[in-house]
Amino acid sequence: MHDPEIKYVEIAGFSSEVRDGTSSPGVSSAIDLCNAFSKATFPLLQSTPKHQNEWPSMTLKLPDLPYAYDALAPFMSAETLEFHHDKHHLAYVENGNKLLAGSKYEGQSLEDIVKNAYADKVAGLINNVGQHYNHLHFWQWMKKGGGGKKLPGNVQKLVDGYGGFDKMRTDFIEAGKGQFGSGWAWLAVKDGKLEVVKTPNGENPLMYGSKPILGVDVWEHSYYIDYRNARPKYLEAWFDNLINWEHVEALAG
Ligand code: MN3
Repeated sequence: MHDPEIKYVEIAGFSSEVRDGTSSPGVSSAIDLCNAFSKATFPLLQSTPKHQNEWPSMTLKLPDLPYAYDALAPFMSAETLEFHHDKHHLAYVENGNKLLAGSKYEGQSLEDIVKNAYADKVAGLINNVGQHYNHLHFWQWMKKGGGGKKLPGNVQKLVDGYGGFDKMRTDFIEAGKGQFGSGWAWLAVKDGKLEVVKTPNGENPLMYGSKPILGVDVWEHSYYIDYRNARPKYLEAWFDNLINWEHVEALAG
């Protein structure tokens, strides 16, 4: 049975029974159900009360950051995170919700909306819902004390198959440097193999039939406060000091 209160909350890994609202009979409301989703997806989050009341029903939802605003300094400042999360990501959420309301995409999972909007060439949805998906993961792809060469098992296997850590790191950073204008650099998996790709604006590898497992935001809003125009320095610092490989593993596994 269609329940308009629980749409658009799926990201990678959610089961169809959760998406369909046919499970969790003890959950008392759609908001509780969505908070349960949020906790399952973002285990470090306790709740999202300050954002929860900004939408009349559960559609796209801005998650809280899974760490304090100053947790990633000096590699990414509190000021950058405040602007990036509180203003940029929020704008994607609000614009995406306006575009989704009453559209044929209602009731689809977030991943399906991303893929279908791209197939249908709906630019507003591609960029706003794409960016919502990208940022949901971006916050989780970083952590205090991240980076390093010690990779979890599934990621290590993929990297070995790609040609090793150093080649992967070089190619990923080069992809970020080489993305002309705004966009993202990615590690993605296609047919069981790791690939390094770059995408413009709000696009991501889901739209091209690959599974994204790591992405870095190379829009200027992600680095200009901290690095000015030095995108290469941002990419190196981000890769070596912030990557949360456990989230990469969760997507790769
Ligand atoms: Mn961004």
